[in-house]
Amino acid sequence: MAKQPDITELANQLIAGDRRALARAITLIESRRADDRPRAGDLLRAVLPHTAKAIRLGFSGAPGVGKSSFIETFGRFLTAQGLKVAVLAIDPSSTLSGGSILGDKTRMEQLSRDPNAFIRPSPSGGALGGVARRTRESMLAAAAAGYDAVIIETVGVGQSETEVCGMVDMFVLLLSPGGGDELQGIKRGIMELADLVIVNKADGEFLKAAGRAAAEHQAALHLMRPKSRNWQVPVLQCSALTGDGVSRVWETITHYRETMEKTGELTLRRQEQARAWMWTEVQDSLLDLLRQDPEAAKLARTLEKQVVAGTLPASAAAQRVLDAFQASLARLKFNP
Ligand SMILES: Nc1nc2c(ncn2[C@@H]2O[C@H](COP(=O)(O)OP(=O)(O)OP(=O)(O)O)[C@@H](O)[C@H]2O)c(=O)[nH]1
Ligand SMILES: [Mg+2]
Repeated sequence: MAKQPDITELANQLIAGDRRALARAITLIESRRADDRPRAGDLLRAVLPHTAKAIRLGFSGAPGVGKSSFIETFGRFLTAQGLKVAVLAIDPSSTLSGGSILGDKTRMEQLSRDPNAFIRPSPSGGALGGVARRTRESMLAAAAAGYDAVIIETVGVGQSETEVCGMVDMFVLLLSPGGGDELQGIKRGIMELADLVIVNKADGEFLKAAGRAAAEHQAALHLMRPKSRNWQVPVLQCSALTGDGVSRVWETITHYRETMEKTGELTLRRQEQARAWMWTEVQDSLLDLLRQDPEAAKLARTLEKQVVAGTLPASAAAQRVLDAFQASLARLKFNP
């Protein structure tokens, strides 16, 4: 039998800031083994009181806008000031290919060699475009390990934005100077989630276009319903390539945090996120249980075909699956 690390010991190492402990903790959190779940739960409970200090940042944007490049430059800017940075990159390729984004690793090459940085690609957990189900917990583990900033990078493909926005203190949207973000159909919906908008690639031949794009986005933001009463979403320009504007980004993030803390909004937001997370967990775990129930799962597969064929309404099929599941649960209760 594989040696199981002692949870109390692992929690203590994590709180002491041990990188290897963080890597082990995330492996435990991401584990699909049923007996690892309660252990991961114990670990999280032990470290939860130590998670408040880190700022939790989500970076999103269309493919190729420069998220990884920006995080590398931004991360190195922070570590140069003696701060510790953890990056959790949601890896959309892993569900399709079982691999991880090699390109991203090479792009964050320098940051990944920095002792004050921790980079970890996370599988996106099966839900296409979805955030790794355990990303939220991994983020808390990194926060407990004393990282000053915990960054989640996610590709701009819809649902994952909402999910990431629901787990961070500040949701940052990266846009490119030449538009194209609109073509991806991502802009408007995601713009409403943003606490900060950055026009990246403001360098060289793109410099002018970046200035125009920033002004346009700022104007568009003024027409939207503000996300927070206490914060007006700024549009900044920066270059991941040259590092221009990166310090301004950090100043803005720091100012945002101070504002949110002072007004109590940070606490409220985290509380609300934790509450929503509980219900997401209930929902996901119920679905897991249902899928693991042989009778309900078998019936579901049969009914699914009828729904697809148009011979059974989806709602009626759902009701029958739930009835079968409840019947299994009742049988279990009487013959455990
Ligand atoms: N000129 C310029 N090019 C940049 C900048 N940032 C990124 N790039 C280039 O844009 C391309 C995409 O950069 P990435 O950092 O991989 O973008 P990404 O958003 O992480 O891409 P995905 O993870 O694939 O969605 C690369 O060729 C980068 O060199 C920048 O600030 N200026
Ligand atoms: Mg990337």
